[in-house]
Amino acid sequence: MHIPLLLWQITFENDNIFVESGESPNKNKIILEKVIGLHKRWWKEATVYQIYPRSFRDTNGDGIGDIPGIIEKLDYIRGLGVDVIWLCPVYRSPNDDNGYDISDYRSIMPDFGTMADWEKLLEGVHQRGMRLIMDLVVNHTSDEHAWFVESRSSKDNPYRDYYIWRKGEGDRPPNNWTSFFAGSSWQYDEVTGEYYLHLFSRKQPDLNWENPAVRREVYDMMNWWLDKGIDGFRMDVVNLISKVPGLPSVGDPNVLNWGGANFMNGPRIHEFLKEMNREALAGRDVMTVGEMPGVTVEEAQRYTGEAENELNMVFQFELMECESYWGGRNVNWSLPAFKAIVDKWQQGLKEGGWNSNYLNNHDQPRMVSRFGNDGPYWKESAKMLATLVHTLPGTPFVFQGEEIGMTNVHFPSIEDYNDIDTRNHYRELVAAGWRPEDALTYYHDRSRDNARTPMQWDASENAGFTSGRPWLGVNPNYKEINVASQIGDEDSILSYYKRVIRFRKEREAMVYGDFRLLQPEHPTVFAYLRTLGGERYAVLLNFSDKPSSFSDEALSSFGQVALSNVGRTGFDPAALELAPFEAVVVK
Ligand code: TEU
Ligand code: CA
Repeated sequence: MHIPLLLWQITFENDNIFVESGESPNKNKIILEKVIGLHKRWWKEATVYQIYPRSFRDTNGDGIGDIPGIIEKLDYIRGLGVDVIWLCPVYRSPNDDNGYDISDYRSIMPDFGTMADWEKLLEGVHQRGMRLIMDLVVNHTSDEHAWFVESRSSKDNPYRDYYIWRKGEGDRPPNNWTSFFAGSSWQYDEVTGEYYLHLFSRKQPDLNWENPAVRREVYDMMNWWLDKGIDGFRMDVVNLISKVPGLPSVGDPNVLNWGGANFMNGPRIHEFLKEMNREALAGRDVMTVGEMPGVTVEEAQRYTGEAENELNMVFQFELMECESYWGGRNVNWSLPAFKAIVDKWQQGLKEGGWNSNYLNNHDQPRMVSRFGNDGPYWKESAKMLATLVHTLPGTPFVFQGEEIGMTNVHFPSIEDYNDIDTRNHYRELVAAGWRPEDALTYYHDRSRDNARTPMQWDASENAGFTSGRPWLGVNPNYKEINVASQIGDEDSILSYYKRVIRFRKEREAMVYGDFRLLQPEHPTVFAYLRTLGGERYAVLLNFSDKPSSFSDEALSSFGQVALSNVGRTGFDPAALELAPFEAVVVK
């Protein structure tokens, strides 16, 4: 490597390096950091805990989780060993999509509490040495946001251009895009006789990012929250903000959302994110993660490349789509395909980019039900999956309840479901001829409400979530699966989470080490090496409910168990058989 050091002006300050000149100062900075081994960032080392406030803990008996409830549980969260809390939206909202439809970006949803409560939360998080990142939802607002109320009132209103209005094609919508929540992406509005675009519900009109005034509003709002002392943002569907000019129809509207649509990673996306970075993030020590349906590794290199000044990391969806999306539980799911996706992302982002790792969140089924086994191997498989998330390069995300192995719920009737996505698509499936019971079975596996049932704190009525009537049913298994029963038990999933989080924190190789996949084609074992200098680990994960044998030359020098989910003590690489859903990390 040739490094023209003499051309540079280099300053060191608090672990940071500032490089003044050179053709590409930022790229040079990264190369230099690599050479002298200073490429560390707190958000790479952090573990993030995601809170869905509505379902976390209710303190006033109205059946809805609230901010005082989160404050009450801060010591619990800290006790897990996590560093960052990501709070799903707590802004004022009519709750068509549970807070992802925001009617006022600068106030707190009364169901959740007050701004004073929120400030107390931030203080409590910081006092415990943790950080708080907020959800930033700026692809769309609520139709009850003041901007939209103005916008829809007349064609010459100054806010008209804050949203995307078009005339119809005769009596049809302006194009054939379909909404993520079923039906057309366009809603006709009688007041002015035009349609507005909504990629999600019709109560979530898309903002017009082509309008510089909209971008200014967003950056001002971001600065307002950052000035309050928050530590970053998780950015909702942020790769959808730039639409292809002219908003052309697509070939097959049914594959639209998941296959190269005309609004994913659009033509001005990198320009917008760079501008956002300059206007709101630059110079602040914050963390950003962009949620990005349809993002590719190539795009993610640009979004997360340190020299690009856009975002720190993205949530990609490939692992979430590697079962057949419309096919029900784990249809066509194969471990080699799953491994290939992980490997592709690890190789793709290892130079200057960064990965995020998650297997579930508030939009996805519970990971133990989906990728593990929520029957006889519930405990082993929950721990095995946790081992994967916390031993891959990248920042791990834990979704509330995952740490106690919460499972999918199987509500008996569609009426028990609250999620707009579930309800709309269920109706669509039935209208298309599905038998209602099949559509219901399908949503037993797929519904976003699997993630949203109340947190299971103890075995008392309503799982200790509320003294009132919960807004969404509690999973009937709360008497067996809850925090209280696991907290003192060394063998519990909860105790294992604490262990695996600490394990990663105490080993630089787990954060900064190289990743090498072993035997990509092995049908049941996911195995890889993590190496940093002389520090070497092998991770072996059995994804099967049967024992699996595994042998590989690369394991010959390993012999000492560093972490095990089944109490393994000895490790003989020559005669290795892994128990069902066993996970072991060896040195
Ligand atoms: O999710 C966007 C997203 O692409 C999906 O996970 C989506 O929820 C699913 O595909 C529905 O079919 C984000 C939020 O995480 C989600 O909760 C919001 O509903 C959505 O954006 C709109 O803000
Ligand atoms: Ca409440």
